[in-house]
Parts: sequence; C-alpha cells; structure tokens
Amino acid sequence: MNLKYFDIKEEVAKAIKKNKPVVALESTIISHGMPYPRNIEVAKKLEETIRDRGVTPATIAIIDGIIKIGLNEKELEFMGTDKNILKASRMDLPIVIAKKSNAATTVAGTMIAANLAGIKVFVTGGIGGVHRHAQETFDISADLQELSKTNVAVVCAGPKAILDLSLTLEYLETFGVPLVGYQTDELPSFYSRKSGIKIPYRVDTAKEAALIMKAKWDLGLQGGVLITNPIPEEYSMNEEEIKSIINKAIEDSEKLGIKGKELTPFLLSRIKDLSKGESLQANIELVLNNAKVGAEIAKEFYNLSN
Ligand code: PSU
Ligand code: MN
Repeated sequence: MNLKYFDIKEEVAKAIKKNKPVVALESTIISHGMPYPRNIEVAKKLEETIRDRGVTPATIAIIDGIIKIGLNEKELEFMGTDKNILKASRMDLPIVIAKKSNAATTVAGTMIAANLAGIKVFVTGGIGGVHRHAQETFDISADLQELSKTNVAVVCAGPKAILDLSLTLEYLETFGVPLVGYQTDELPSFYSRKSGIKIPYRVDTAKEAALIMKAKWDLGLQGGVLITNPIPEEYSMNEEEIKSIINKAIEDSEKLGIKGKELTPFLLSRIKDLSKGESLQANIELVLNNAKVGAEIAKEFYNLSN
C-alpha cells in the first residue's frame, strides 16, 4: 500500500494495527444516495451503531485526491453538503486522485480502498447490479466485477430493486461470488424482504458468515462474499406498490435520457418522491440494520483470525 495516497483516521489506524475489528462504510450513499440533511444524520448513526457494538467504523471517501479511511465530523458534513462531489468507482479512482478531486466512493470504490487498508467487512445499503434492459444498454454496475476480484465481504439488503435481480444473480454466479441470505431463503430486494427469487444458501449467524469468508480466503480464492440481509419486517415496503413506483421511475429516466452514473441516484430520488418519502425511510432502516449485522460479522471474523 502506497501511503502517500491515503489518510487513515487515527482511531481506525489503531484498530487495524491492533487487529481489532473494523467495518468500512461507503460515501456514495451520503453524497448521491440520500438527500440532505438525512444523509448526514444517517452517516453519523451508522458509525454510532457500529461503535456501540465495540467495532470501529471507517467511512471512506476521497477528499482533495486523498483516500480517506475514516472521516471526521467536518468531512462527513462536507460529503453530505458539497454539490460538486464526484462518484468514484474503479475506473474513476486514478483520475480523481491525480486531479486531487473530491469524490464519494461507490461499493466498488469502497471495496478497493477498504482492501488496501486491510479492512475485511463493508456495510452498504444495496449493491449495484445488472440494470433492466442491460441486454441493450450494457449497464452493469462495476460493483459486480469488484465482488469477483477484491477480498472484502459486503453486507447489503440485496441488489437495489431498480435492477434486474435474476440477471444480477446470474452474473454473480458466472463470476464466482458467494452469495448468502442472512436468516432468509429468499433474495431480499432492498425496499422489501421479498423478491420471489430463491437464494441458494442461507446463514443464520454472524459466525457462519465469518466462516465462509475465512474458508474462501484461506483457499486463496479471490474476491468478496456477498451477505444479503433483509430489511426489518416493520419497514419492508409493499411489493406491488414499490414495483409500480419503480416502473414509473424507470420510465421517467428513459424519457429524460438519464444514463451512466446518474441513473442510480436519479432513480433513488424519483422513487423517494413517488413514494412520498417512504422509500427513503426504508433505505435508512435497511442500512442501519446492515450495520448491526456487519459489526457482528466483523467481530466473528476477527475472532477466527486471531
Ligand atoms: N446503497 C444505498 N444507496 C446508494 C448506493 C448503495 O442504499 O446510493 C450506491 C452504492 O455506492 C453503489 C451505487 O455502488 O449506489 C451503485 O451505482 P451504479 O448503479 O451507478 O453502479
Ligand atoms: Mn451503471
């Protein structure tokens, strides 16, 4: 790891050095995934949720071209308010660093940074995946490729429901990414617990998830492990309702010709408006729930490794 590109927050550096559990968090959800001021509230609450479980949180972002592993309060607020923050996936990292830009890291970008810093567990809301009509648009999130290359476990509430979930699973299978349901036999679909798609493997405890990570990396198999944790029942949105809202949002995006990096943030924001804020509440609750599970997995993994 070439240190000149990094700034590791003291509490995080200490934890890594002492081999204590650390959980990485991404910043795209703050800068492009949720509106102000909820984004900052959530970013802080996520860190608190992880800290309450005796685990050190490390929110990752790029500020002035430096990869920050762990943000202080001022930096978190900057990421949640500045209007010119880029969105950095694998392809963008070298450019935003060389240009000394400010960028939020996506799942792919955060996985790369976490791995370089030695952090093995990362919590997000929902991963990117194969978009609907990808047969024509080729829009497949770089998150999926990253899961096949970078050794970090990702805890999410399933691929975002705006995607083609079946094609996303096919893609993960082709690229050899282990996928498990956390206390579920069905693939969770972000805003709701259900998708109608059976998930091939289930784990019921954080320790089982940690054992899978250990087995994978002990064998020298490259890539991540994807743990899908359903949104809590009380916040799970009605499937039919959310389906029609998502379809409407996708239609709007097509009419407006929205593509590339802008598509996911556009859809999340449009769905929030169409659902009168209900989807934002669901997004917040699911990511907080993932933080709880991620912290437990980090503890179990470090128990196995030490
Ligand atoms: N989870 C959320 N909200 C988000 C994201 C995840 O609850 O905004 C972000 C992640 O950073 C993920 C990105 O990598 O959405 C996917 O973007 P794209 O489809 O452009 O790859
Ligand atoms: Mn895309």
